[in-house]
Amino acid sequence: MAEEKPTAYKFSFGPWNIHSGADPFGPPVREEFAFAEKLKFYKKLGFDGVQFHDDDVVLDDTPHEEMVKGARQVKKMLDDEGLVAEFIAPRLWEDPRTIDGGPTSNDPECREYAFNRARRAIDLAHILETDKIVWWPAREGTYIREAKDPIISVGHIVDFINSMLEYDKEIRILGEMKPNEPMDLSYIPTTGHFIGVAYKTADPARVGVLIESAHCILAGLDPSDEMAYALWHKKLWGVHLNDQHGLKFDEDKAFGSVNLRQAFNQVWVLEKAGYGRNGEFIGLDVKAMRTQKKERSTRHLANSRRMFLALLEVVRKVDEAEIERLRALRDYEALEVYILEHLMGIAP
Ligand code: 3MF
Ligand code: MG
Repeated sequence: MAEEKPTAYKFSFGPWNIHSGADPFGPPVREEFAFAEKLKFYKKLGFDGVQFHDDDVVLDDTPHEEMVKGARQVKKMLDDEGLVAEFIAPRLWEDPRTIDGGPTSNDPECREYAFNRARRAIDLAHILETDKIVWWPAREGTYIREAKDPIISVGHIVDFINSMLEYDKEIRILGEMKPNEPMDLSYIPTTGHFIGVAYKTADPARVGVLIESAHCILAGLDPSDEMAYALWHKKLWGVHLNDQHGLKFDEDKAFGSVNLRQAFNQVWVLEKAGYGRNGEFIGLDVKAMRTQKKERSTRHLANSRRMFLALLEVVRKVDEAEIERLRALRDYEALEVYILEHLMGIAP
């Protein structure tokens, strides 16, 4: 890759990343920006791609014809702002029919609901001209282990993916795995699990992953190694860069804000693999702190992008020959300091 032109990275985030600051323990602390106002921020902050939940485009109970009209309006809004849709993610965790999961619910009617809602998300993807469906299996797990049959559940998950692949011959499915929250334990909790399942679907070439840094950390795994694993399989088609302080709720902190070295390693692995050269986005999934004032509630997005670009500079500056030399010597103490000095900007 070294001789090629450097990747011109494109960035994306979802409208939910600009938010009113409500959390499970307290109400909103700032007024919500309207969707059209949110769109205006993208270019100003250096972003070209918009990530969508299906109901960010049109409400989920909208009749078909109106849905098409509404989605076309959103497409026009994107065009007017010079933006593109990165993906559509069916929100399968709010409707009462998904209370105990969609695809893995014990109730066939609930599973059918999930199938239909996913197909609808594919219709929206067409109108918004993206071929990517992101599936975060939010409630596909259990509160207590005995609630569902864990073996049958894996089959249900394959059926669900197949139903999307069969509905549309172009669409690609990106699993976004997370080990817990809102469930106590999720099925298919990591990228590795999902890639295993991907090969058992009707069209493995159209099944890949979106990896969120925080989700890997919640699974006790290193995000850059998870990305490397998916990159090897040529299945890393999206990322949700962010940060996470240990094993607790999903914090969606600004990228690089907790562990700069771990962030550096993510940028490193993406850059070395040529991620982004096939149009993949550097996607963020970050929350503004609750303490932030409305007019300053997009800083976390600009800051995360800035950290990515700053770390990219470091990645491009480190001397590969020196790294190879230290690897050959197995002088990892020296290699570690070499990286730390670059990260701190004190390399001689
Ligand atoms: C959950 C998430 C979600 C997903 C989004 C798209 C709020 O932990 O990270 O973001 O990324 O729903 O699938
Ligand atoms: Mg996410």
